[in-house]
Amino acid sequence: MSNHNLFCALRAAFPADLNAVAVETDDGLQYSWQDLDRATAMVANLLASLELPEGSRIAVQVEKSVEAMVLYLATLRAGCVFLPLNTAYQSAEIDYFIGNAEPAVVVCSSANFGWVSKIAFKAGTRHVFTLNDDRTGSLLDRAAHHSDQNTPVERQADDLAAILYTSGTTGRSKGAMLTHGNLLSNALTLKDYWGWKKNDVLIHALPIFHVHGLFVAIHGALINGSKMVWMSRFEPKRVIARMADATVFMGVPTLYVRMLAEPSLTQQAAKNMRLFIAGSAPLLIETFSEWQTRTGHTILERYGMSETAMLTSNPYRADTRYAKQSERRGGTVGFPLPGVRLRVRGDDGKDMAVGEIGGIQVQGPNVFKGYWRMPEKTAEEFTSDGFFKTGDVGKVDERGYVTIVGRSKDLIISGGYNVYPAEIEGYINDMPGVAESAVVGVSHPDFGEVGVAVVILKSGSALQADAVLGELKAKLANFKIPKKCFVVPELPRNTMGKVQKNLLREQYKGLFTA
Ligand code: MLC
Ligand code: AMP
Repeated sequence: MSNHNLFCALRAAFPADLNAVAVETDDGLQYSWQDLDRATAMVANLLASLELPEGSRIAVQVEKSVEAMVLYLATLRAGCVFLPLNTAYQSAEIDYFIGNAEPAVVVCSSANFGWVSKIAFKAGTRHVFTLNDDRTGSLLDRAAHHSDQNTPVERQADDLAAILYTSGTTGRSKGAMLTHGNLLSNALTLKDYWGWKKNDVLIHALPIFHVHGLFVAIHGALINGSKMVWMSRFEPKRVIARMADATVFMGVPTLYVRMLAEPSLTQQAAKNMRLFIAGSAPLLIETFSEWQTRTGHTILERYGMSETAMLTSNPYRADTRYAKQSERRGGTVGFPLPGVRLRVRGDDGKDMAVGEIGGIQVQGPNVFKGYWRMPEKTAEEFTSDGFFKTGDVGKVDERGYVTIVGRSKDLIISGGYNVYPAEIEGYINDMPGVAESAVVGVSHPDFGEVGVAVVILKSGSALQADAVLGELKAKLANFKIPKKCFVVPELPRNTMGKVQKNLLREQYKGLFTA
Protein backbone atom coordinates (compact mmCIF):
# COMPACT_ATOMS: atom_id res chain seq x y z
CA MET A 1 0.00 0.00 0.00
CA SER A 2 1.32 3.45 -0.86
CA ASN A 3 2.42 5.92 1.76
CA HIS A 4 -0.33 8.45 2.55
CA ASN A 5 2.13 10.85 4.19
CA LEU A 6 1.19 14.30 2.84
CA PHE A 7 4.88 15.04 2.33
CA CYS A 8 5.06 12.29 -0.33
CA ALA A 9 2.33 13.94 -2.41
CA LEU A 10 3.96 17.36 -2.08
CA ARG A 11 7.38 15.96 -2.93
CA ALA A 12 6.01 14.07 -5.93
CA ALA A 13 4.77 17.38 -7.36
CA PHE A 14 8.24 18.98 -7.33
CA PRO A 15 9.26 19.81 -10.90
CA ALA A 16 11.70 17.53 -12.76
CA ASP A 17 14.32 20.28 -12.70
CA LEU A 18 15.21 20.29 -9.02
CA ASN A 19 17.64 23.14 -9.60
CA ALA A 20 14.84 25.52 -10.53
CA VAL A 21 13.94 28.18 -7.98
CA ALA A 22 11.24 27.04 -5.55
CA VAL A 23 11.26 30.01 -3.17
CA GLU A 24 12.65 33.51 -3.53
CA THR A 25 12.70 35.67 -0.43
CA ASP A 26 12.18 39.41 -0.24
CA ASP A 27 15.84 39.86 0.69
CA GLY A 28 16.95 38.13 -2.49
CA LEU A 29 17.73 34.59 -1.30
CA GLN A 30 16.81 31.75 -3.61
CA TYR A 31 16.01 28.18 -2.58
CA SER A 32 15.86 25.47 -5.23
CA TRP A 33 13.54 22.47 -5.05
CA GLN A 34 16.66 20.47 -4.29
CA ASP A 35 17.39 22.77 -1.34
CA LEU A 36 13.90 22.16 0.04
CA ASP A 37 14.26 18.41 -0.42
CA ARG A 38 17.65 18.25 1.27
CA ALA A 39 16.82 20.62 4.11
CA THR A 40 13.57 18.83 4.97
CA ALA A 41 15.46 15.50 4.91
CA MET A 42 18.09 16.82 7.34
CA VAL A 43 15.54 18.21 9.79
CA ALA A 44 13.42 15.05 9.48
CA ASN A 45 16.52 12.95 10.22
CA LEU A 46 17.23 15.11 13.27
CA LEU A 47 13.67 14.50 14.52
CA ALA A 48 14.07 10.76 13.82
CA SER A 49 17.32 10.69 15.80
CA LEU A 50 15.45 11.88 18.89
CA GLU A 51 13.51 8.58 18.89
CA LEU A 52 10.27 10.32 19.76
CA PRO A 53 7.16 8.35 20.67
CA GLU A 54 4.58 7.70 17.91
CA GLY A 55 2.34 10.72 17.27
CA SER A 56 4.70 13.22 18.93
CA ARG A 57 3.73 16.86 18.64
CA ILE A 58 6.30 19.41 17.47
CA ALA A 59 5.20 22.82 18.81
CA VAL A 60 6.64 25.77 16.94
CA GLN A 61 6.56 29.47 17.78
CA VAL A 62 9.01 31.17 15.43
CA GLU A 63 9.08 34.16 13.09
CA LYS A 64 8.21 33.47 9.48
CA SER A 65 11.12 32.17 7.41
CA VAL A 66 11.70 29.59 4.70
CA GLU A 67 13.41 27.48 7.38
CA ALA A 68 10.21 27.58 9.45
CA MET A 69 8.36 26.18 6.43
CA VAL A 70 11.11 23.55 6.10
CA LEU A 71 10.48 22.58 9.72
CA TYR A 72 6.79 22.10 8.94
CA LEU A 73 7.56 19.90 5.94
CA ALA A 74 10.21 17.97 7.87
CA THR A 75 7.69 17.32 10.65
CA LEU A 76 5.35 15.72 8.10
CA ARG A 77 8.24 13.81 6.58
CA ALA A 78 9.23 12.45 10.01
CA GLY A 79 5.63 11.40 10.68
CA CYS A 80 5.25 13.79 13.63
CA VAL A 81 2.39 16.22 14.28
CA PHE A 82 2.94 19.93 13.60
CA LEU A 83 1.61 22.43 16.13
CA PRO A 84 2.09 26.02 14.98
CA LEU A 85 1.71 28.90 17.44
CA ASN A 86 1.09 32.58 16.68
CA THR A 87 4.23 34.61 17.40
CA ALA A 88 2.12 37.17 19.27
CA TYR A 89 1.21 34.69 22.02
CA GLN A 90 2.65 35.52 25.42
CA SER A 91 3.57 33.27 28.31
CA ALA A 92 0.10 32.53 29.72
CA GLU A 93 -1.13 31.55 26.26
CA ILE A 94 1.94 29.42 25.47
CA ASP A 95 1.73 27.81 28.90
CA TYR A 96 -1.80 26.62 28.09
CA PHE A 97 -0.99 25.28 24.61
CA ILE A 98 2.14 23.44 25.70
CA GLY A 99 0.48 22.10 28.84
CA ASN A 100 -2.49 20.87 26.82
CA ALA A 101 -0.65 19.42 23.82
CA GLU A 102 2.36 18.01 25.71
CA PRO A 103 4.70 18.34 22.73
CA ALA A 104 7.82 16.18 22.60
CA VAL A 105 9.70 18.99 20.89
CA VAL A 106 9.32 22.76 21.16
CA VAL A 107 11.00 25.16 18.74
CA CYS A 108 11.15 28.88 19.57
CA SER A 109 13.28 31.93 18.79
CA SER A 110 16.57 32.37 20.67
CA ALA A 111 15.14 35.57 22.18
CA ASN A 112 12.27 33.63 23.78
CA PHE A 113 14.25 30.54 24.74
CA GLY A 114 14.43 31.46 28.44
CA TRP A 115 10.72 31.64 29.18
CA VAL A 116 9.52 29.19 26.54
CA SER A 117 11.92 26.44 27.59
CA LYS A 118 10.91 26.92 31.22
CA ILE A 119 7.27 26.33 30.28
CA ALA A 120 8.19 23.40 28.03
CA PHE A 121 10.38 21.59 30.54
CA LYS A 122 7.71 22.03 33.20
CA ALA A 123 5.23 20.35 30.85
CA GLY A 124 7.62 17.42 30.33
CA THR A 125 8.98 18.39 26.91
CA ARG A 126 12.40 16.80 26.46
CA HIS A 127 13.76 18.84 23.54
CA VAL A 128 13.69 22.59 23.04
CA PHE A 129 15.42 23.98 19.94
CA THR A 130 15.81 27.50 18.66
CA LEU A 131 15.18 28.78 15.15
CA ASN A 132 15.54 32.42 14.14
CA ASP A 133 14.50 34.20 10.97
CA ASP A 134 18.15 34.73 9.97
CA ARG A 135 18.89 31.00 9.49
CA THR A 136 20.51 30.62 12.91
CA GLY A 137 19.57 28.56 15.93
CA SER A 138 20.21 25.15 17.44
CA LEU A 139 17.69 23.37 15.20
CA LEU A 140 19.67 24.07 12.04
CA ASP A 141 23.01 23.58 13.83
CA ARG A 142 21.92 20.11 14.90
CA ALA A 143 20.27 19.26 11.56
CA ALA A 144 23.51 20.11 9.75
CA HIS A 145 25.03 16.91 11.19
CA HIS A 146 22.37 14.71 9.60
CA SER A 147 22.10 13.11 6.19
CA ASP A 148 20.27 14.92 3.39
CA GLN A 149 18.61 11.67 2.31
CA ASN A 150 15.45 10.53 4.05
CA THR A 151 12.56 8.18 3.35
CA PRO A 152 9.28 9.71 4.58
CA VAL A 153 7.74 7.80 7.47
CA GLU A 154 4.73 5.66 6.45
CA ARG A 155 1.46 7.34 7.35
CA GLN A 156 -2.18 6.41 6.80
CA ALA A 157 -4.62 9.03 5.51
CA ASP A 158 -6.27 9.03 8.94
CA ASP A 159 -3.06 9.75 10.88
CA LEU A 160 -2.59 13.20 12.39
CA ALA A 161 -0.51 15.74 10.49
CA ALA A 162 -1.22 18.90 12.49
CA ILE A 163 -3.05 20.33 15.46
CA LEU A 164 -4.32 23.91 15.20
CA TYR A 165 -5.59 25.56 18.34
CA THR A 166 -8.87 27.40 17.98
CA SER A 167 -11.63 28.40 20.37
CA GLY A 168 -15.27 27.55 20.20
CA THR A 169 -18.21 29.30 21.75
CA THR A 170 -16.91 29.06 25.29
CA GLY A 171 -14.00 27.88 27.30
CA ARG A 172 -10.35 27.36 26.50
CA SER A 173 -8.80 26.84 23.10
CA LYS A 174 -9.25 23.43 21.56
CA GLY A 175 -6.74 21.66 19.33
CA ALA A 176 -8.31 20.81 15.98
CA MET A 177 -6.72 17.55 14.79
CA LEU A 178 -6.13 17.50 11.04
CA THR A 179 -5.00 14.36 9.26
CA HIS A 180 -2.73 13.78 6.27
CA GLY A 181 -5.89 12.83 4.34
CA ASN A 182 -7.76 16.01 5.35
CA LEU A 183 -4.95 18.24 4.13
CA LEU A 184 -4.13 16.35 0.94
CA SER A 185 -7.75 16.10 -0.20
CA ASN A 186 -8.18 19.86 0.28
CA ALA A 187 -4.93 20.68 -1.53
CA LEU A 188 -5.89 18.50 -4.53
CA THR A 189 -9.39 19.95 -4.69
CA LEU A 190 -8.09 23.53 -4.69
CA LYS A 191 -5.41 22.69 -7.27
CA ASP A 192 -8.13 21.79 -9.69
CA TYR A 193 -10.79 24.30 -8.61
CA TRP A 194 -8.51 27.31 -8.81
CA GLY A 195 -6.90 26.19 -12.07
CA TRP A 196 -3.35 26.13 -10.72
CA LYS A 197 -0.66 25.90 -13.35
CA LYS A 198 2.94 24.78 -13.00
CA ASN A 199 4.26 28.16 -14.08
CA ASP A 200 2.16 30.00 -11.52
CA VAL A 201 4.09 32.10 -9.03
CA LEU A 202 2.51 32.73 -5.63
CA ILE A 203 3.19 35.82 -3.55
CA HIS A 204 3.24 34.43 -0.01
CA ALA A 205 2.73 37.32 2.42
CA LEU A 206 0.67 35.67 5.19
CA PRO A 207 1.82 34.34 8.53
CA ILE A 208 2.45 30.57 8.52
CA PHE A 209 0.86 29.61 11.83
CA HIS A 210 -2.75 29.44 10.56
CA VAL A 211 -4.67 27.54 7.90
CA HIS A 212 -4.52 30.30 5.30
CA GLY A 213 -0.75 30.86 5.08
CA LEU A 214 0.34 27.38 6.19
CA PHE A 215 -1.99 25.09 4.28
CA VAL A 216 -3.91 26.93 1.58
CA ALA A 217 -0.93 28.96 0.38
CA ILE A 218 2.03 26.61 0.94
CA HIS A 219 0.26 23.42 -0.16
CA GLY A 220 -1.22 25.30 -3.11
CA ALA A 221 2.20 26.23 -4.45
CA LEU A 222 3.97 22.97 -3.58
CA ILE A 223 1.34 20.55 -4.92
CA ASN A 224 1.66 22.39 -8.24
CA GLY A 225 5.43 22.63 -8.24
CA SER A 226 4.97 26.40 -8.39
CA LYS A 227 7.44 28.99 -7.19
CA MET A 228 6.77 31.23 -4.20
CA VAL A 229 7.82 34.85 -3.73
CA TRP A 230 8.25 34.72 0.04
CA MET A 231 7.66 37.82 2.17
CA SER A 232 8.50 37.64 5.83
CA ARG A 233 5.80 40.21 6.53
CA PHE A 234 3.07 41.89 4.55
CA GLU A 235 4.05 45.25 3.11
CA PRO A 236 1.54 46.58 0.58
CA LYS A 237 4.07 48.44 -1.58
CA ARG A 238 6.32 45.37 -1.83
CA VAL A 239 3.47 43.07 -2.80
CA ILE A 240 2.30 45.46 -5.50
CA ALA A 241 5.84 45.79 -6.84
CA ARG A 242 6.24 41.99 -7.04
CA MET A 243 2.95 41.42 -8.89
CA ALA A 244 4.94 41.88 -12.11
CA ASP A 245 6.77 38.59 -11.40
CA ALA A 246 3.82 36.65 -9.99
CA THR A 247 0.41 35.24 -10.91
CA VAL A 248 -1.42 34.34 -7.66
CA PHE A 249 -1.96 36.23 -4.39
CA MET A 250 -3.83 35.16 -1.27
CA GLY A 251 -4.79 37.47 1.55
CA VAL A 252 -7.19 38.29 4.34
CA PRO A 253 -9.42 41.31 3.54
CA THR A 254 -7.20 43.72 5.53
CA LEU A 255 -4.36 43.08 3.06
CA TYR A 256 -6.61 44.10 0.15
CA VAL A 257 -7.79 47.21 2.02
CA ARG A 258 -4.18 48.23 2.68
CA MET A 259 -3.13 47.67 -0.96
CA LEU A 260 -6.07 49.76 -2.17
CA ALA A 261 -4.65 52.67 -0.17
CA GLU A 262 -1.50 52.57 -2.35
CA PRO A 263 -1.47 54.75 -5.49
CA SER A 264 0.87 52.21 -7.12
CA LEU A 265 -1.99 49.69 -7.30
CA THR A 266 -3.08 49.96 -10.94
CA GLN A 267 -4.20 47.72 -13.79
CA GLN A 268 -0.66 47.93 -15.12
CA ALA A 269 0.82 46.75 -11.80
CA ALA A 270 -1.54 43.75 -11.70
CA LYS A 271 -1.25 42.94 -15.42
CA ASN A 272 0.69 39.71 -14.95
CA MET A 273 -1.58 38.36 -12.21
CA ARG A 274 -4.01 35.51 -12.83
CA LEU A 275 -5.84 35.21 -9.52
CA PHE A 276 -6.47 37.15 -6.31
CA ILE A 277 -7.99 35.06 -3.51
CA ALA A 278 -9.45 36.39 -0.26
CA GLY A 279 -10.72 34.68 2.86
CA SER A 280 -10.51 34.15 6.64
CA ALA A 281 -12.88 37.07 7.28
CA PRO A 282 -15.73 38.75 5.42
CA LEU A 283 -14.63 40.75 2.37
CA LEU A 284 -16.65 43.95 2.16
CA ILE A 285 -18.46 44.47 -1.12
CA GLU A 286 -16.80 47.92 -1.30
CA THR A 287 -13.36 46.28 -1.26
CA PHE A 288 -14.46 43.70 -3.84
CA SER A 289 -15.79 46.40 -6.20
CA GLU A 290 -12.95 48.86 -5.70
CA TRP A 291 -10.44 46.11 -6.46
CA GLN A 292 -12.25 45.37 -9.72
CA THR A 293 -12.17 49.02 -10.73
CA ARG A 294 -8.55 49.61 -9.78
CA THR A 295 -6.96 46.39 -11.09
CA GLY A 296 -9.43 44.92 -13.55
CA HIS A 297 -9.36 41.68 -11.51
CA THR A 298 -12.28 40.12 -9.65
CA ILE A 299 -11.27 38.83 -6.23
CA LEU A 300 -12.22 35.19 -5.66
CA GLU A 301 -13.59 34.86 -2.13
CA ARG A 302 -13.57 31.52 -0.34
CA TYR A 303 -14.52 30.32 3.14
CA GLY A 304 -12.84 27.92 5.52
CA MET A 305 -11.93 27.14 9.10
CA SER A 306 -9.15 25.60 11.16
CA GLU A 307 -11.31 22.54 11.67
CA THR A 308 -12.07 21.99 8.01
CA ALA A 309 -9.55 23.82 5.82
CA MET A 310 -11.42 25.20 2.78
CA LEU A 311 -15.15 24.60 2.46
CA THR A 312 -16.55 26.84 -0.26
CA SER A 313 -15.19 28.96 -3.05
CA ASN A 314 -16.38 31.27 -5.74
CA PRO A 315 -15.69 29.77 -9.15
CA TYR A 316 -12.40 30.29 -10.93
CA ARG A 317 -13.40 29.20 -14.38
CA ALA A 318 -16.08 30.64 -16.55
CA ASP A 319 -17.94 27.36 -16.97
CA THR A 320 -20.06 27.61 -20.10
CA ARG A 321 -22.24 24.67 -19.05
CA TYR A 322 -23.40 26.61 -16.04
CA ALA A 323 -23.20 30.13 -17.40
CA LYS A 324 -24.88 31.69 -14.41
CA GLN A 325 -22.63 29.87 -11.99
CA SER A 326 -19.39 31.06 -13.51
CA GLU A 327 -19.50 34.43 -11.87
CA ARG A 328 -17.50 35.41 -8.77
CA ARG A 329 -20.14 37.11 -6.70
CA GLY A 330 -19.05 39.71 -4.17
CA GLY A 331 -20.59 39.28 -0.73
CA THR A 332 -20.83 35.49 -1.21
CA VAL A 333 -18.32 32.74 -0.52
CA GLY A 334 -19.33 30.76 -3.60
CA PHE A 335 -20.20 27.08 -3.79
CA PRO A 336 -19.34 24.12 -1.59
CA LEU A 337 -16.09 22.68 -2.97
CA PRO A 338 -16.28 19.32 -4.76
CA GLY A 339 -16.58 16.62 -2.09
CA VAL A 340 -17.89 19.03 0.55
CA ARG A 341 -21.52 18.68 1.62
CA LEU A 342 -22.93 21.87 3.11
CA ARG A 343 -26.38 22.41 4.57
CA VAL A 344 -28.14 25.19 6.46
CA ARG A 345 -30.21 24.14 9.44
CA GLY A 346 -32.50 25.90 11.85
CA ASP A 347 -32.35 25.61 15.64
CA ASP A 348 -34.97 22.88 15.35
CA GLY A 349 -32.57 20.77 13.28
CA LYS A 350 -34.62 21.13 10.09
CA ASP A 351 -33.13 22.12 6.73
CA MET A 352 -33.79 25.74 5.83
CA ALA A 353 -35.42 26.62 2.52
CA VAL A 354 -33.41 28.33 -0.22
CA GLY A 355 -32.48 31.85 0.86
CA GLU A 356 -33.38 31.29 4.52
CA ILE A 357 -30.86 31.85 7.27
CA GLY A 358 -29.58 29.14 9.60
CA GLY A 359 -26.52 27.38 11.00
CA ILE A 360 -23.99 26.12 8.44
CA GLN A 361 -23.09 22.43 8.78
CA VAL A 362 -20.52 20.59 6.70
CA GLN A 363 -19.19 17.16 5.91
CA GLY A 364 -16.32 16.04 3.70
CA PRO A 365 -12.88 14.46 3.45
CA ASN A 366 -11.39 17.76 4.65
CA VAL A 367 -13.34 17.86 7.94
CA PHE A 368 -11.08 17.30 10.96
CA LYS A 369 -10.90 14.26 13.18
CA GLY A 370 -11.93 15.99 16.39
CA TYR A 371 -10.55 18.16 19.17
CA TRP A 372 -7.38 17.00 20.87
CA ARG A 373 -8.23 15.08 24.03
CA MET A 374 -11.77 16.52 24.12
CA PRO A 375 -14.12 13.72 23.01
CA GLU A 376 -17.18 15.31 24.64
CA LYS A 377 -16.54 18.67 23.01
CA THR A 378 -16.00 16.92 19.68
CA ALA A 379 -19.28 15.04 20.03
CA GLU A 380 -21.12 18.27 20.82
CA GLU A 381 -19.89 19.94 17.65
CA PHE A 382 -21.06 17.15 15.31
CA THR A 383 -24.64 16.21 14.46
CA SER A 384 -25.77 12.62 14.92
CA ASP A 385 -25.38 12.07 11.15
CA GLY A 386 -21.80 13.31 11.13
CA PHE A 387 -22.01 16.95 10.02
CA PHE A 388 -19.75 19.50 11.72
CA LYS A 389 -21.51 22.57 13.12
CA THR A 390 -19.36 25.46 11.92
CA GLY A 391 -20.86 28.10 14.22
CA ASP A 392 -21.28 30.29 11.13
CA VAL A 393 -24.72 31.51 10.16
CA GLY A 394 -25.63 31.79 6.52
CA LYS A 395 -27.86 30.97 3.59
CA VAL A 396 -27.72 29.36 0.16
CA ASP A 397 -29.44 31.08 -2.77
CA GLU A 398 -31.30 29.45 -5.65
CA ARG A 399 -28.12 29.19 -7.71
CA GLY A 400 -26.23 27.55 -4.87
CA TYR A 401 -24.07 30.49 -3.77
CA VAL A 402 -23.40 30.46 -0.03
CA THR A 403 -23.49 33.74 1.91
CA ILE A 404 -22.28 34.06 5.49
CA VAL A 405 -24.40 36.55 7.39
CA GLY A 406 -23.02 36.15 10.90
CA ARG A 407 -21.82 33.76 13.57
CA SER A 408 -23.60 31.94 16.35
CA LYS A 409 -20.24 31.63 18.12
CA ASP A 410 -19.21 34.73 20.05
CA LEU A 411 -16.16 35.53 17.97
CA ILE A 412 -14.51 38.68 16.65
CA ILE A 413 -12.41 38.35 13.48
CA SER A 414 -9.88 41.13 13.46
CA GLY A 415 -7.55 41.43 10.48
CA GLY A 416 -8.05 37.70 9.90
CA TYR A 417 -7.19 36.70 13.48
CA ASN A 418 -9.82 35.26 15.79
CA VAL A 419 -10.45 36.95 19.10
CA TYR A 420 -12.75 35.30 21.65
CA PRO A 421 -14.60 37.83 23.80
CA ALA A 422 -15.00 35.25 26.60
CA GLU A 423 -11.21 34.95 26.92
CA ILE A 424 -10.67 38.72 27.11
CA GLU A 425 -13.61 39.18 29.51
CA GLY A 426 -12.08 36.49 31.76
CA TYR A 427 -8.83 38.45 32.03
CA ILE A 428 -10.65 41.75 32.66
CA ASN A 429 -12.96 40.21 35.28
CA ASP A 430 -9.92 38.93 37.17
CA MET A 431 -8.54 42.46 37.59
CA PRO A 432 -8.96 43.92 41.09
CA GLY A 433 -11.73 46.50 41.11
CA VAL A 434 -13.64 45.01 38.16
CA ALA A 435 -17.16 43.74 38.77
CA GLU A 436 -17.97 42.65 35.24
CA SER A 437 -17.16 43.25 31.59
CA ALA A 438 -18.33 42.64 28.05
CA VAL A 439 -16.23 42.64 24.90
CA VAL A 440 -17.95 43.18 21.57
CA GLY A 441 -16.82 43.47 17.97
CA VAL A 442 -17.42 46.65 15.98
CA SER A 443 -16.60 47.64 12.39
CA HIS A 444 -13.12 48.93 11.69
CA PRO A 445 -11.89 50.34 8.36
CA ASP A 446 -8.53 48.51 8.46
CA PHE A 447 -9.08 45.31 10.47
CA GLY A 448 -12.71 44.79 9.40
CA GLU A 449 -13.75 44.27 12.99
CA VAL A 450 -12.07 45.06 16.34
CA GLY A 451 -12.90 44.48 19.98
CA VAL A 452 -14.31 47.12 22.33
CA ALA A 453 -14.34 46.43 26.07
CA VAL A 454 -17.10 47.74 28.32
CA VAL A 455 -16.31 47.48 32.02
CA ILE A 456 -18.29 47.85 35.26
CA LEU A 457 -16.29 48.56 38.39
CA LYS A 458 -16.83 47.38 41.95
CA SER A 459 -17.94 50.19 44.20
CA GLY A 460 -15.02 52.26 45.43
CA SER A 461 -12.72 51.20 42.55
CA ALA A 462 -11.02 53.99 40.58
CA LEU A 463 -9.60 51.76 37.83
CA GLN A 464 -9.21 53.66 34.55
CA ALA A 465 -9.98 52.33 31.08
CA ASP A 466 -6.36 52.79 29.97
CA ALA A 467 -5.13 50.77 32.92
CA VAL A 468 -7.43 47.90 31.92
CA LEU A 469 -5.93 47.87 28.42
CA GLY A 470 -2.42 48.22 29.82
CA GLU A 471 -2.89 45.15 32.00
CA LEU A 472 -4.28 43.15 29.09
CA LYS A 473 -1.28 44.12 26.93
CA ALA A 474 1.06 42.65 29.49
CA LYS A 475 -0.68 39.28 29.33
CA LEU A 476 -2.22 38.67 25.92
CA ALA A 477 -1.24 38.57 22.25
CA ASN A 478 -1.36 42.11 20.88
CA PHE A 479 -4.08 41.50 18.27
CA LYS A 480 -6.49 40.45 21.06
CA ILE A 481 -6.29 43.78 22.89
CA PRO A 482 -9.55 45.74 22.51
CA LYS A 483 -8.91 48.95 20.58
CA LYS A 484 -11.02 50.91 23.10
CA CYS A 485 -12.25 50.43 26.64
CA PHE A 486 -15.13 52.19 28.36
CA VAL A 487 -15.91 52.20 32.08
CA VAL A 488 -19.70 52.46 32.44
CA PRO A 489 -22.17 52.28 35.35
CA GLU A 490 -24.14 49.32 33.99
CA LEU A 491 -24.51 46.86 31.12
CA PRO A 492 -27.78 46.46 29.18
CA ARG A 493 -29.55 43.24 30.17
CA ASN A 494 -32.59 41.32 29.05
CA THR A 495 -35.31 40.13 31.41
CA MET A 496 -33.29 36.97 32.11
CA GLY A 497 -30.40 39.14 33.30
CA LYS A 498 -28.20 38.25 30.29
CA VAL A 499 -25.98 41.01 28.90
CA GLN A 500 -27.37 42.22 25.58
CA LYS A 501 -24.27 42.39 23.45
CA ASN A 502 -26.31 43.37 20.39
CA LEU A 503 -27.21 46.65 22.12
CA LEU A 504 -23.56 47.31 22.96
CA ARG A 505 -22.58 46.59 19.34
CA GLU A 506 -25.23 49.04 18.21
CA GLN A 507 -24.10 51.67 20.71
CA TYR A 508 -20.44 51.53 19.65
CA LYS A 509 -20.83 50.64 15.98
CA GLY A 510 -19.68 54.00 14.62
CA LEU A 511 -16.67 54.31 16.91
CA PHE A 512 -14.10 53.76 14.14
CA THR A 513 -16.11 54.19 10.99
CA ALA A 514 -18.19 57.32 11.63
C1 MLC B 1 -1.84 43.62 14.30
N1 MLC B 1 -2.59 44.33 15.16
C2 MLC B 1 -3.85 43.92 15.11
C3 MLC B 1 -3.85 42.91 14.15
N2 MLC B 1 -2.61 42.74 13.67
N3 MLC B 1 -4.96 44.31 15.76
C4 MLC B 1 -6.10 43.69 15.48
N4 MLC B 1 -6.17 42.69 14.57
C5 MLC B 1 -5.08 42.28 13.90
N5 MLC B 1 -5.16 41.30 13.01
C6 MLC B 1 -2.18 45.44 16.02
C7 MLC B 1 -0.96 45.19 16.80
O1 MLC B 1 -1.33 44.67 18.04
C8 MLC B 1 -0.36 46.58 16.93
O2 MLC B 1 -1.01 47.26 17.96
C9 MLC B 1 -0.76 47.24 15.63
O3 MLC B 1 -1.92 46.54 15.18
C10 MLC B 1 0.29 47.12 14.56
O4 MLC B 1 0.84 45.84 14.63
P1 MLC B 1 1.66 45.24 13.46
O5 MLC B 1 2.22 43.97 13.93
O6 MLC B 1 2.58 46.23 12.86
O7 MLC B 1 0.53 44.92 12.41
P2 MLC B 1 0.79 44.34 11.03
O8 MLC B 1 2.08 43.63 10.95
O9 MLC B 1 0.57 45.40 10.05
O10 MLC B 1 -0.33 43.17 10.95
C11 MLC B 1 -1.54 43.38 10.39
C12 MLC B 1 -1.83 42.19 9.48
C13 MLC B 1 -1.76 40.91 10.35
C14 MLC B 1 -3.20 42.38 8.90
C15 MLC B 1 -0.80 42.10 8.36
O11 MLC B 1 -2.71 41.00 11.37
C16 MLC B 1 -1.95 39.67 9.56
O12 MLC B 1 -1.02 39.14 8.95
N6 MLC B 1 -3.18 39.11 9.52
C17 MLC B 1 -3.45 37.87 8.82
C18 MLC B 1 -3.99 36.84 9.76
C19 MLC B 1 -4.15 35.48 9.07
O13 MLC B 1 -3.31 34.99 8.38
N7 MLC B 1 -5.30 34.87 9.29
C20 MLC B 1 -5.64 33.59 8.69
C21 MLC B 1 -6.32 32.71 9.74
S1 MLC B 1 -6.79 31.16 9.00
P3 MLC B 1 -0.19 48.10 19.03
O14 MLC B 1 -1.25 48.70 19.89
O15 MLC B 1 0.68 47.10 19.73
O16 MLC B 1 0.59 49.09 18.23
C22 MLC B 1 -8.51 31.22 8.94
C23 MLC B 1 -9.18 30.17 8.16
C24 MLC B 1 -9.41 30.65 6.78
O17 MLC B 1 -9.10 32.11 9.42
O18 MLC B 1 -10.54 30.62 6.29
O19 MLC B 1 -8.43 31.10 6.18
P1 AMP C 1 -10.37 29.97 12.12
O1 AMP C 1 -10.98 29.16 13.18
O2 AMP C 1 -9.32 30.89 12.53
O3 AMP C 1 -9.94 29.10 11.04
O4 AMP C 1 -11.54 30.91 11.58
C1 AMP C 1 -12.59 30.39 10.84
C2 AMP C 1 -13.71 31.37 10.75
O5 AMP C 1 -13.35 32.46 9.91
C3 AMP C 1 -14.93 30.77 10.10
O6 AMP C 1 -15.69 29.98 10.97
C4 AMP C 1 -15.66 32.01 9.63
O7 AMP C 1 -16.38 32.58 10.70
C5 AMP C 1 -14.51 32.94 9.26
N1 AMP C 1 -14.29 33.02 7.82
C6 AMP C 1 -13.38 32.38 7.06
N2 AMP C 1 -13.49 32.74 5.77
C7 AMP C 1 -14.51 33.64 5.71
C8 AMP C 1 -15.12 34.40 4.66
N3 AMP C 1 -14.69 34.34 3.41
N4 AMP C 1 -16.14 35.21 4.99
C9 AMP C 1 -16.59 35.30 6.26
N5 AMP C 1 -16.06 34.63 7.29
C10 AMP C 1 -15.02 33.81 7.02
